[in-house]
Amino acid sequence: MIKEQLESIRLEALKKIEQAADMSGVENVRVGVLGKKGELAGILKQLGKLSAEERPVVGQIANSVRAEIEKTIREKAEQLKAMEGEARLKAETIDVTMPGSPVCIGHEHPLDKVLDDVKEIFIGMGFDIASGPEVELDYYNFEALNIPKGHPARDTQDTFYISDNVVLRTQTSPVQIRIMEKQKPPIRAIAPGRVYRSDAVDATHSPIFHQIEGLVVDEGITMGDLKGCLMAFAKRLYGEETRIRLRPHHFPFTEPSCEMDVSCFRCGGKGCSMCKGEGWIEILGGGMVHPKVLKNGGIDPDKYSGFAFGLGLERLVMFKYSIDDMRLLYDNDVRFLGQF
Ligand code: 2U9
Repeated sequence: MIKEQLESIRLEALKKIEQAADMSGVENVRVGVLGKKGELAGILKQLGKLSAEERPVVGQIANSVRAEIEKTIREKAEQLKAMEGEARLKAETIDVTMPGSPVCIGHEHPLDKVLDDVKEIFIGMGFDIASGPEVELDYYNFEALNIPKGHPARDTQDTFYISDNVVLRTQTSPVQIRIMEKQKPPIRAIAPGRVYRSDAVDATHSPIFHQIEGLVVDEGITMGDLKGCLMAFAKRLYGEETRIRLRPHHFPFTEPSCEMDVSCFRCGGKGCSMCKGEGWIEILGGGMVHPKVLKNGGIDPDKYSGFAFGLGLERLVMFKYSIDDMRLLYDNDVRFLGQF
């Protein structure tokens, strides 16, 4: 009778171990059959009922059943461990030939790109980069620049007034005046920055736009220095074969004044849609700093002279990238900005 029980325990246990899907199933058999309160222990308790000659025989069988179940458990555990390892390997396998997931990086705004190019060029020529208030006294924005009260440039249709003598600056020239007040010559500085004009928004006008102005003051500065500096700037911005031409002009803060064209960087000067068949594109204005303006900056015009220039950043950008509507620069439409 006990022998039959041992045999059915053996068969049952081996079957359960075989069918176990994971270690918990195997553990259940180990505890359930081999444990202190397991089926085998239960059988061994009955050994006392057996005759003296039967007891060792049955004990021997019970031990071999235990040994066989323990061996099977060890083998199953090995097998499960190997399978688990296989499964992990499979799950964690990386196919290095798969394309990487696209990383969306930001784009530098075209205004910043060109501004950085221009700053690099002037830094390379020994200029400082200056900045100043955007809400400015009308003294620094007009009077000190030889634009007296009553001058048309002061009209409210061009200028945003905060109060009678406080405006939103219409150019970055006030920064240059403040530099002259603080710094004795030699001065070499560009003042990039936001400026404001009371203009209606359209394809070529915006109430907010960006200017970069330059100022050089030292002893013996001439118009030739202005031309040389601007020629170097144009060649570095548009390429060595670029040519420039200066046309006479008038500004209240410079005398003599000029406007500067560069040979069209698309057709090289032959004439195309970009330069409207002219072969030339106007990019900036400049001239010799008016003596009154030097004096307003506390600089003796009999001892020192200087040149200045100013350019519109949007204009450079729109030409460089053939952008025909200035509003695209401010709409923050990523479909537009993502192209740069
Ligand atoms: C000081 C003295 C003189 C700055 C200058 C221009 C000529 C000029 C325009 C270019 C396009 C403004 O953005 S724009 O519309 N500027 O043509 N700017 S001379 O002259 C100065 C500046 C500061 C103390």
